[in-house]
Amino acid sequence: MRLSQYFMPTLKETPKEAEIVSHRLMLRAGMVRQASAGIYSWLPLGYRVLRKIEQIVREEQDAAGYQEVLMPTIQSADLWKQSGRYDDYGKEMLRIKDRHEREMLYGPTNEELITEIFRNGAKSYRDLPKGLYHIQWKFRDEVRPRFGVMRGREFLMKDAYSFDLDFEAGRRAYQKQFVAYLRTFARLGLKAIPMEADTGPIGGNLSHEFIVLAETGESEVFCDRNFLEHDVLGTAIDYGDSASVENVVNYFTSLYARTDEKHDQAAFEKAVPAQRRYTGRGIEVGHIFFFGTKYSEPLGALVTTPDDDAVPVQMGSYGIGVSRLVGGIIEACHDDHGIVWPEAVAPYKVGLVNLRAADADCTAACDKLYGQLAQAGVEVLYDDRDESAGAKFAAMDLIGLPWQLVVGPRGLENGVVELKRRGGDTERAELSPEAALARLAG
Ligand code: 5CA
Repeated sequence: MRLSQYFMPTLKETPKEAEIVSHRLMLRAGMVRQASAGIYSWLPLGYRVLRKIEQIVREEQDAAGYQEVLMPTIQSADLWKQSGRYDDYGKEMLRIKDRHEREMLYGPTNEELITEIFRNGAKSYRDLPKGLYHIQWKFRDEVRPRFGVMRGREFLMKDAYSFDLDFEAGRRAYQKQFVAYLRTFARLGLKAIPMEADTGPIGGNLSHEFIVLAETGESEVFCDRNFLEHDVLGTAIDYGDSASVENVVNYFTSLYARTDEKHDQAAFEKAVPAQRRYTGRGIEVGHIFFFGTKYSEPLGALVTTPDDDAVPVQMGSYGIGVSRLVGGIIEACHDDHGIVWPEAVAPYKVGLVNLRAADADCTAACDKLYGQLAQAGVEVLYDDRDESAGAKFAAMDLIGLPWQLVVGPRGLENGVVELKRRGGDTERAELSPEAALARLAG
C-alpha cells in the first residue's frame, strides 16, 4: 500500500480525551475514531490489526476442535426470560422494541441463544462432545466506558461454548480451552497469566481470567514470576491426549496468581519465595467459565445417556476480548515514539521509506523494492509522500511496523539501503537492496 493513497489520518497532537497510552496511540495513528461514547469505527490500519488478531484466535479455536458459527447481534428477549437473566442483567443490557412491540436486545453474550441452537440440533450422548464458537460484536451499556477500545460499549468478542455429557467430560473441555488460551495469547506476542476468578453474571463455579501485565490495567495482580518465563509454544499440544492437556493446566494452576478480588497475602508469601513475587497491574483479555447445567436446565437442553435417561447437557463458555486486545497489545508493546507491534499482529510487516520522493533515482529504487517485496508476499506500507525525512520517521515510529526499510540518495550512491528493526535500536544495518529483500522475504 502506498501511503500517499492510504486513509491513515494521523494526529500530531495528543488527544485530550485519551487517558491511557493505547488509546492515545490508536487515535494518533489513525487506527480508530470514536463514533459515540464507547463505540468506535475501525479505520484501515486498525481494522487490519483487528482482523489479524481475530485470525489467530480463530486458528487456535479450530485447532482445539471447535467449529465456527455466526449468531446475530440482535436477540429476542424470550430466551433470556427463560434463563432468568433478562432481569438480572440490569441496565448493562441494551433493550430494543421492534415495530410489533416485541422485546429484543443487543446481545451482551450468547449463552441462551447457543443453548437453544444446541437443544434443537442435538439429542443424544452420541452428539457429544461438541464445541462451537463465534466472533461477533457485543453491546454492554457500561456505566463508564473508558480507555478507548479497552472498555467499550460495543466490542468484538470471541465466545465459545462447550457441550458435554457429564462433569468429567465438561472439565476436560474447560482444560482444552485453558490451553488454547495460553497458546493464543503467546502467538499474539503476549504473556497472559491465568488467574482464579469470580464468575459474575455468567455463573458457575470454575473460572479463570487471563490477564496481560500492563501498568494501566484495571486489576491489581499478584503472581509467581515463573509464569513470565514459561514458553507455552515450545511444546506441541495434542488435544486428543487429555493427560498432556491436564499436565499443562496443572502446571499453570499450581503457581500462585490472583487478582485483588481473590488475593490472600499470607497464602502468596507462603507459596512464592520473596524474589519470585510479582505485584503489578493487568488487563483481562480472556475469561473462561464452566457452569454445568446453569443454562441447559432452565432452557431444557437435554441429551439421552447410554442408559436412556435424559440429562441436561454440561456447558462452559469461553470469551476473548478481540477488540480489547488491540489496546492491550499496545499497552504491553510501545515506547516513547509509538507502537511496537509484535510481528504476528502488525498491520504491515515493513515500512518502506523513500527519503527523497523528488529524486527520480531514489523513487525508482523504492518503486522497484516495493514491487519486489509485494511479489514475495511481504506486506509493505510504502511512504512515497513528498514529506521531510523527520516527518516520515516520526510517522513510521508512531505506527510501529516491525521493520523499516529506508532508502535515500546518499546510501544508493554507495549501493546500500538501511534496514531497522522497530523497537530494537541495536538492530540496524546498511546492506544492498537485494540483501534487504532476501532478509525480509526469508
Ligand atoms: N459469555 C462469557 C464468555 S464467552 C463472557 O461474556 N465473558 S466476559 O464477560 O468475561 O467477557 C469476555 C471478554 O470480553 C473479557 O475477558 C474481555 O476481554 C472482553 N470484554 C468484556 N467487556 C468488555 C468491554 N466493555 N469492552 C471490551 N472488551 C470487553
